[in-house]
Amino acid sequence: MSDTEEHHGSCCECPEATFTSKDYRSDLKPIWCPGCGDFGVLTALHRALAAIGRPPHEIALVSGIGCSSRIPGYTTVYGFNTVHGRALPIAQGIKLANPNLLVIVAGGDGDGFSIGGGHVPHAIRRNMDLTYIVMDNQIYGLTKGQLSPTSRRGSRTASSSYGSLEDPVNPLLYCLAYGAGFVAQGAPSDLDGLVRLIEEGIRYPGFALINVQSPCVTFGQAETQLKNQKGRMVKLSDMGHDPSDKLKAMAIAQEYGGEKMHVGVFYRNPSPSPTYGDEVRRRQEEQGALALPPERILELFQPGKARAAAPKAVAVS
Ligand SMILES: Cc1ncc(C[n+]2csc(CCOP(=O)(O)OP(=O)(O)O)c2C)c(N)n1
Ligand code: SF4
Ligand SMILES: [Mg+2]
Repeated sequence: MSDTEEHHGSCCECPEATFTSKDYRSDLKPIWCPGCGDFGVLTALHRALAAIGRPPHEIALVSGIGCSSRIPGYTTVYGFNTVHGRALPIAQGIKLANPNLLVIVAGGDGDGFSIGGGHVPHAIRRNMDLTYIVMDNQIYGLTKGQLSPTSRRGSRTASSSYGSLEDPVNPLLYCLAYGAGFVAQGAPSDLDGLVRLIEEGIRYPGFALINVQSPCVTFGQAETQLKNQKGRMVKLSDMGHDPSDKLKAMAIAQEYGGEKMHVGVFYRNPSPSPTYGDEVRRRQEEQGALALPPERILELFQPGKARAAAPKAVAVS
């Protein structure tokens, strides 16, 4: 894939159609603070979508609530700015209802790992075919700078003038431990790298996490800001990291929140499990012939008729 703005992706259904970043950019002007890291994530997403080359109407971008969750409005794809912490369940429903859609989920660290944290393991263990982009600024940006689940111990914020008393959630280790098949971390200060990670995540057949160190310039801590990112950045590719080595990925992920900021693919499962959607469709095909016709469905709820009406399930391997 080219890293330039001019790169043209092509659509699989109409191979002659090509797309550039501009095709995914809406006319709405982002209202993020000047310098917010989310601008870089948006640019990277536009470029990654151009590289993938699916037309905007074949893509859905689902977010929760937060500054970062405004992102669907700044694209031309189908967008759903949902409820705080509920982007993943809604995205799972969309993907199951319309498997042909490319479904991307995006939001903040608070949205994903505080209020929405309980949904992450379940999307992962189903291997839902979703790409989850978390804009991890270690703060609640939209609500003006409270501690988030990824804030460092000791961080002082508007709501914690004595500093955080808690250790942060480690999004990389958390998703690896739950069995995510693709786990990566990027940063707007390595824009070309971030474009590649988002593209790779989309191409992965299953749940893919891309945790982005996306600074909040207004409420974020000094060490998270773009000018400090480059000095802390260590590229996994430069370390010779083998992304199929999960134990090594977990060992490096332990350093999340420390002095070094690792970017790249931590883990890519070389033999992914089937996605939940594929399993559901396989079962539907295998057992469809046994299903009651729609006009007899009510018999399932009628005493006396229920046993006779119930389909004889076929064991599925
Ligand atoms: C159910 C519910 N609880 C709380 C809120 C208030 N709220 C809105 S956004 C947010 C946190 C935003 O932080 P994050 O998800 O990290 O996104 P950011 O703004 O940093 O991008 C909170 C607590 C809400 N909108 N809905
Ligand atoms: S408050 Fe922070 S996260 Fe929100 S737009 Fe401003 S810089 Fe970005
Ligand atoms: Mg945040």
